[in-house]
Amino acid sequence: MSVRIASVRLDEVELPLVEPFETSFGVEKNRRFLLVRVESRDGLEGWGECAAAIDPLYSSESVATARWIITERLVPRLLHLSDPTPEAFLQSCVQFRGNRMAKAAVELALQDLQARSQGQSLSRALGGRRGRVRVGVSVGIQPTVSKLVRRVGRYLESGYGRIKLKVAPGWDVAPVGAVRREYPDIELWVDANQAYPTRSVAAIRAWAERFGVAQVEQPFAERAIRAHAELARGASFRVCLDESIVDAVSLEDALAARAVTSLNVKVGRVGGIETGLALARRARRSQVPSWVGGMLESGIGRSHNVALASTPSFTLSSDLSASDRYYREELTDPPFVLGPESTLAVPRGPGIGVEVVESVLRRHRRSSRTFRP
Ligand code: OSB
Ligand code: MG
Repeated sequence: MSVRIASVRLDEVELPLVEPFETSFGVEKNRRFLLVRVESRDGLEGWGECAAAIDPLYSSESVATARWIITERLVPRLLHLSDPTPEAFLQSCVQFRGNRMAKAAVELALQDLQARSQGQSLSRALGGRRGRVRVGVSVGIQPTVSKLVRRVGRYLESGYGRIKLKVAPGWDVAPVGAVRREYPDIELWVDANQAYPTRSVAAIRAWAERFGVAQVEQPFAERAIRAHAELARGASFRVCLDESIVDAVSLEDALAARAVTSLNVKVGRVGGIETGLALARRARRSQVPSWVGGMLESGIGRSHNVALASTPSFTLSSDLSASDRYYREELTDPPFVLGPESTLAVPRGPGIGVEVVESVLRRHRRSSRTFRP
């Protein structure tokens, strides 16, 4: 028997971050994002979080573009489906190009709803096998090198086993070198979010090898596949692609060019969990390991990410940290806490396995709209 949708709610939320998060493309102090809540006629709910930020800096989508297409195009399509599975929904919207974060937000809600209607956890529904997933922490650009070293020290003390530093031209040799000198043995990754010109291949290779960086993520522009391949050739570190990989075709091209030796899978960037799983499986067939990336999600988006990371195709540590690393007040209960050996527990309850705390949500909600068939 198929699920019947009784309503779809689109909330816009603003949640203050514990501390500002700075990348090569900008600083975020409060995260503003959309939440999709679908409710079935038998009273089950499903939640999805949209990865789009207030400004189109990480990708071309923003809260405003996602709100528009969800409201004006995606929800009407969804409300017309007789059997609203995640696949049927995505199929009904294929003619709309791009807008992957918006589509993913709806797909995530349908994945949650579908798993709940089957009485199983999302992890289980996706074929997850792990009870805990290995995680690391992504550390934003700091005002000074010494502040960065202290910040990293605090994360290590709280138990994170892998550190990813945000880098950019002018914030690389000094900060990465200082962290490496202070902590000679830690697993160190860097992520530039496309900030380097393609002529920097040799320079990046030099400092990454000198400081024992295990992985360099997206140093060049989204389309700069050749430059990433050049950097990967003979490198002692993995070259990870994030922004460059948005679908099966872009992954196929990057694999053929040998431009990717680690894959960051973000469900928003690739348009949903189904595609994310398929990309990780495809990468694995070419011996390219995958891991789940993060977009500073609240507990809602993070629980989908944790479920995805629990599946066998994900083998590297994911950018999924405990709730208190992002937000003072979490939208979901129970909060995510860091467990032994730098892991998060995979929730076992139905669907995403955490409850949305409506009182917290209402306090941080900026707008809300409900749609019915
Ligand atoms: O490139 O991985 C990225 C956050 C916002 C935008 C882009 C990125 C990130 C992160 C955060 O690195 C990782 C996390 O959510 O813990
Ligand atoms: Mg990245």
